[in-house]
Amino acid sequence: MIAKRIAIIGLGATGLSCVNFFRKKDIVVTVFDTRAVPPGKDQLDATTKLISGPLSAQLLCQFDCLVVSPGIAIATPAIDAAIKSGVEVIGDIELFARELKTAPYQHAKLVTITGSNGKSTVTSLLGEMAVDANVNVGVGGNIGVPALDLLSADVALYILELSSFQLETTESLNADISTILNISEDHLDRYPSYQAYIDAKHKIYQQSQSVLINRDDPLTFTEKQPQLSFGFDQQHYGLMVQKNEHYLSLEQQPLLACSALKLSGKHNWMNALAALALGQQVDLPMTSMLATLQTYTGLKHRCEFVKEVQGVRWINDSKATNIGATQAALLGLSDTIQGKVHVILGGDGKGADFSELKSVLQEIKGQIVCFGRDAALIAEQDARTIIVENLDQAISHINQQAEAGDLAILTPACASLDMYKNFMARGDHFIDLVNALTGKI
Ligand code: UMA
Ligand code: ADP
Repeated sequence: MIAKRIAIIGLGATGLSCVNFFRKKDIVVTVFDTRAVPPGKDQLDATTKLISGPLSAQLLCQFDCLVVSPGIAIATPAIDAAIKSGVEVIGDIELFARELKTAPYQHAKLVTITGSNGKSTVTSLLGEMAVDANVNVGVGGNIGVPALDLLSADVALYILELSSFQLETTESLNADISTILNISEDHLDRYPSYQAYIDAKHKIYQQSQSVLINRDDPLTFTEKQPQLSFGFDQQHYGLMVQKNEHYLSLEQQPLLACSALKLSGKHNWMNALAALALGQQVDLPMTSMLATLQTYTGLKHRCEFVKEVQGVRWINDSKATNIGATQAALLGLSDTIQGKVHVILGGDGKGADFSELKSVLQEIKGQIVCFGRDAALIAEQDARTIIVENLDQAISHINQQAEAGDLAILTPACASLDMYKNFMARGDHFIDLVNALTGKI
């Protein structure tokens, strides 16, 4: 049921998708955005009212429903005041959930994916598996395409990546299966405690008919049944060793040699298992799923091989925006490295405790170069660290020191927003700088 007076809070990709959703239903909405020139302003039709600047509690309390974008905390005082005065506060995913229960969408299947790391990889991999099986699939959510923009009578399967921010404002999804891939500290600048972040992630299970947990991460565990699981041991979706080779397996039966995967790193073995388990639950054929695993090369900016320069392999892992992702990348790639590892870290740590990085850095034979806002905090963790002003200096320094057989990786453990528009811009800058290298100068 859609309330009468509706305000859309935020006019980024999400806000614009909400405006378009209501426009198709001939429902007039008012848009609020704290920025003077919000990104979606040019695409707004003349009849939609936009109010820019600080949010006013008095104004927001005049609406029946606020649809809040994920980039804005619902703890923002004006939104909090509206909640306390009885205004309904939801997000775009809740709108999607309600719409999916109505004709002509109600027969489509739904998979929902969250976790601190690996969400986009598993979401896009599962999407590719569905395409391979000729299933008409809609892939979106936090991965980039707002969920409401996916809605179409032709779509048979929706695959949504969901952030903790999106889950906070969502109550009535009815997914066929949902998963929390893993949980490690992130977004602590937005949550009052780590537990509050964990609780937001767990909202995904309440809104799902079955769940997939990670056997190696107790923070993903739930009482909810029926339950599928993945992990490094041999149970259910797992790993087994035959003749010194690791295999993805199901119920102790080998499915595919890990060496046949195009994705690199052991963390991606887990992502592959998760995608297989999710796909099984929505009836994707195993043959399609295994074929996809042998061709899928992964998304840009995730442990992406850029170039080899005089025997040094350069890797762009700009999407490693928290400590857990950096740990996984360094541990996951460790088997592939013969020489030293040169690690570039830094940016906006979002309130994280960098001492968590200490043990993985200690295992590294090589050097650590830091830049960005929290460089000094990271440097406290390892005496070998040098601090530079920017990515240009980091790359130039490593280029001078590295030798054939070494690996150089940007895996920042931080968001990019202190110096870049987003992690893509940071990764693209890294790629440009690396492509310009011709060797030691
Ligand atoms: N903002 C303001 N004032 C406003 C509204 C927004 O300053 O009135 C700022 C926010 O603080 C934020 C930025 O604008 O820094 C974007 O916020 P938004 O909610 O308008 O973002 P959208 O463009 O709608 O994009 C959002 C997701 N962004 C966030 O959650 C911050 C996108 O995830 C997602 O792809 C998109 O919806 C479609 O679903 C991006 C992201 O960074 C990739 N997600 C975080 C992450 O993965 O760590 C959670
Ligand atoms: P997300 O969408 O959750 O940010 P991505 O699939 O984009 O996740 O991967 C982001 C980074 O997280 C990768 O570059 C890699 O460093 C790390 N990563 C990927 N998969 C996993 C995993 N299963 N466990 C831990 N870290 C991972």
